[in-house]
Formats: sequence, C-alpha cells, structure tokens
Amino acid sequence: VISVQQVTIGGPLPVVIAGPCAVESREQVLNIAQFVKSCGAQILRGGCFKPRTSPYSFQGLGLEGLHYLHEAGKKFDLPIITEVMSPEDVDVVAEYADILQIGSRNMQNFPLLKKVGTTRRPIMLKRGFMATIDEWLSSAEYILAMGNSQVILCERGIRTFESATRNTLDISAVAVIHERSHLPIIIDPSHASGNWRYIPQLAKAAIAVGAAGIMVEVHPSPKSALSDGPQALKYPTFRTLMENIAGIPYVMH
Ligand SMILES: [Mn+2]
Repeated sequence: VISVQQVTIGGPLPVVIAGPCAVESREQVLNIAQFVKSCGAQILRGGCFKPRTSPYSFQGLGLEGLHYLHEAGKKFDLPIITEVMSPEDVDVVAEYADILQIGSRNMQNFPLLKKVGTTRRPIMLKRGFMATIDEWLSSAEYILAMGNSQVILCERGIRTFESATRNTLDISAVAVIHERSHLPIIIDPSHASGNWRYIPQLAKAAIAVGAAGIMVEVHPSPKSALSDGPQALKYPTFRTLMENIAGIPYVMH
C-alpha cells in the first residue's frame, strides 16, 4: 500500500488518476485539474517530457510544464504524477512531482530505473508494450533493489496482431500480478485502447478485476489536443465514467 499525501494506492478503494496527456499551457492544466477534482479524481496526471514516436511531434513543455502541473496540484489539492525520461532529469522532477512515471518505452532503461530507485518518491512503472509480465517484474526489481520500495505497476496495453485498438489491454495481467507480486497495479485504458469510445467499458473492467485504480486522459477539446487527442475523454464523458465506476463492486486483493 502506497500513500501519497491523503491518497492511498493499493488500499481498500480504487484510485482515479486523470489529466491531460500533455501539459500544453498553464490555463489548460489548471482548468483540467479543477474539473477532474470536481468529479472525484484523486491524482492529477500530465506529461511534461513527452516520449513521442516522431521527433517532429510536440515534445512537451519540459520544466515549464512541470511548474504549471505543480501549481495546479497545489491549487486543487491533488498529488501529481508525470513521466521522467532521462536520468539527468530525475532529481528536478522528483523535487516537484509526487509520483514519477516510467513510460512504456523506458521500461527497460536500466540506468533510469536505477536512478529513480534512489529517490524517495513512489514510481509508477508502465509495462513495456512488448514486455512479458516477467520482464516487467524484473524491471520493478531494479527500482526495489536500489532501496525504493514504493513501486506501482501500470498495465497500458501490449502490441498484438489486433489493429482495431491501439494496443491490446491485458486485463489478465492484473490477476497474474495479484498472484505473483505484492505491488499495486493500475490500469491505463487510454493508451491501451487509443480510442475514447472504449475507455468507459475498459475502466469498469479494471475496477471489477480488482486493479488498484485507473489512469485516464482527459481534455476539454480533444480535437485541438497536442497529443493523444483521439483517446482523450471530454468532460461530460469523464464525469459519467466517474459516476458509473462508483457503483461497481470492488474486490481488494
Ligand atoms: Mn498520452
């Protein structure tokens, strides 16, 4: 069980982490933070250092974005999570972010794993989209072995032959992790599906299977989002999702 300020991850209730794929401006992240807080989200997400498939895509606001995210978290009393991409950024990101995220593409970046293992912040380790559960747990060991016991796993879909969704959500990973590990596991239906239409159903499945929570991308205007617009939930959809998951029986593992 991992505690971040007033939030407990892996405790008796599932947590909801929500926010934009990328911090695009101060106004954007303040607006989204206020909205997701009003719906009951407990943690604010936002990408500042973005690992994009193309070098010509928006790369994130970097440290400037982190300051906006930090301000929004403070203002609306939400712990914040953001991705750190390189070992040299770890110290500054750990200074401002409450949880550090290791992205799917960096799951086996061992120098980065060792470096975040030296911080005192909880680490959310996303599953590599080509990684087995064993490889994922071995990566978690890199962080644990450095003395940081606060590791949160995040299943975000794996690459399969199926092309109807961006990735294939491996819901069975939750059951396997519950058997093999003591670490809490979160589901990210946004990156798993790549399509906002499927997210409410996958989020409900995540709660029902006993995941410690979900992480979803929310944007007031997905069409103008600088990254991952097709999978961003509009405000009304997110609010409905929050209402719906509140009624799902949750089995703690
Ligand atoms: Mn994203």
